[in-house]
Amino acid sequence: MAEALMDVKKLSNYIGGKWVEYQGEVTQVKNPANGEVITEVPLSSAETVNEAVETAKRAQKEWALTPAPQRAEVLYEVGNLMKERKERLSQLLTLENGKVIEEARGEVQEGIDMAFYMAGEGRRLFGQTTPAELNNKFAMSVRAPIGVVGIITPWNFPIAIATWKSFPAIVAGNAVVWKPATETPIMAYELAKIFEEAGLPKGVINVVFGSGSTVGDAMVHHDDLRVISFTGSNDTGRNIAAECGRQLKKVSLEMGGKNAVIVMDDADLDLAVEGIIWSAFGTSGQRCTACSRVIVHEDVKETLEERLLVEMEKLTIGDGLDESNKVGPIINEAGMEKIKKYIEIGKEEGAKLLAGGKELTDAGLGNGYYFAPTLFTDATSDMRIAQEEIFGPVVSLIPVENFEEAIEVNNGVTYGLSSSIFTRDVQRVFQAQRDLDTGIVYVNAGTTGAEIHLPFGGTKGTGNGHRDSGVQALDVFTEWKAVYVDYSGKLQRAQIDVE
Ligand code: UN1
Repeated sequence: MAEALMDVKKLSNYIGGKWVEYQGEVTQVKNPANGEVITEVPLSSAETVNEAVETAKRAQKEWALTPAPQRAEVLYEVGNLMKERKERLSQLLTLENGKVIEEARGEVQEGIDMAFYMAGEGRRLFGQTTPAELNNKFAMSVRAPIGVVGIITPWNFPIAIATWKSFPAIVAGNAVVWKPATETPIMAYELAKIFEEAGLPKGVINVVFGSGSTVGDAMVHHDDLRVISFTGSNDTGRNIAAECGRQLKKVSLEMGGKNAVIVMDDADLDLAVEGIIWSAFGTSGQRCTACSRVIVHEDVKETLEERLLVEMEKLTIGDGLDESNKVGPIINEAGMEKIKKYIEIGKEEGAKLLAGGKELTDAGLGNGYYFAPTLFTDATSDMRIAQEEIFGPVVSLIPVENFEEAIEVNNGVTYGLSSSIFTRDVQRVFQAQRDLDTGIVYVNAGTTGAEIHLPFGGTKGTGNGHRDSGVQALDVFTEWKAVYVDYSGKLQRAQIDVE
């Protein structure tokens, strides 16, 4: 299967419109479902980053002068090619990331949606015209490209997140240097081929494969990369922000969540169970938006537990390419070790383990990394399992007495990405959407499922105030420029020559 889908034994960097073979160190890309080697990926040097930035700088000058509607034509073509190749891309995505094929198709669709949405921006990129305070003077604000921008993307949504960042950057007239995660380089390889075929001028996008410590670090330190857009771990994000702060470099961060579903006493419990199962165990919990806490009203706690256990039993776990599986593998050994560590922490802290809590090593799953969907109950908000991001199929129930306490518990974490409430009470719905301190709020749905034309990101430790996707992503990749045209033929002094 792996060979049929993946035709290249070793990936090359894509720099200046050329596939440049890397002569140095490589690492293996493994299928998380069975441990088989799919291909190899370069661990490029800092020098490779310098080459990519140089070529991007040259390409960007011309790209910035190409009218935005023409830039957008390339994105329409990118969208068309992605659409044509949707099934192949989805299978490759499952192969390298492990997520089940239905979810892979959803992720590729997210990228397609982003292509057409951002292509539409080629005919908008709206600024504002506004009256000037003096006669015979015209005032407007326009979006200007920033230059060469760096994007660093994670393995859990290797194509969708790349499109959230690269498409707005490109339509706005920037050139891009992109470091994809080494676990999932195939989506980057496929997307670069698509850009090439769609006619994106050489050098406007450049892919440099490699580690965060070398390639990522070189990007963050490069004077000519004026933006870093990063999705990944909290520690890395904070280091990037600190370094970019010193350089006055714009930085956009998305660094995870500790997302909760609140289940009130008047909730439709069947619906709540479905929402929890999907958002906690889909993608094996490896989403920034995954539900990892359930804040439940004490009156419905027992019923909810029982129903969750029934539905968890039904989850079929295995290779994501098998359509019958609902939960795929964990990305790699490090991911697995982290999850196991948190199971021990949860037990020590005194949470009650109701289901799962162990690695699945049953025959038939090969050398993949599988973890049983896990439910803790009687957790308290101060426990580490209720505070720290686990990034696995582990959810902790926290009982509360009332709505106010539910909101307090939801907000009592350092993260602020996504939250959800199940209730039939319209007053609580509106109070909740006002008071939940997260960048994304769902009512009567789980914590996942963001759509690309809305801003994606979060409050507090999740980020630094910027957003991916949506029209808001353009703010990351453009400078606002205020333009005044005085056609009075004389010197008119603002704030002074005003009658
Ligand atoms: C992520 O978890 O990193 O809302 C991205 C969602 C998806 C994107 C998730 N549309 O769950």
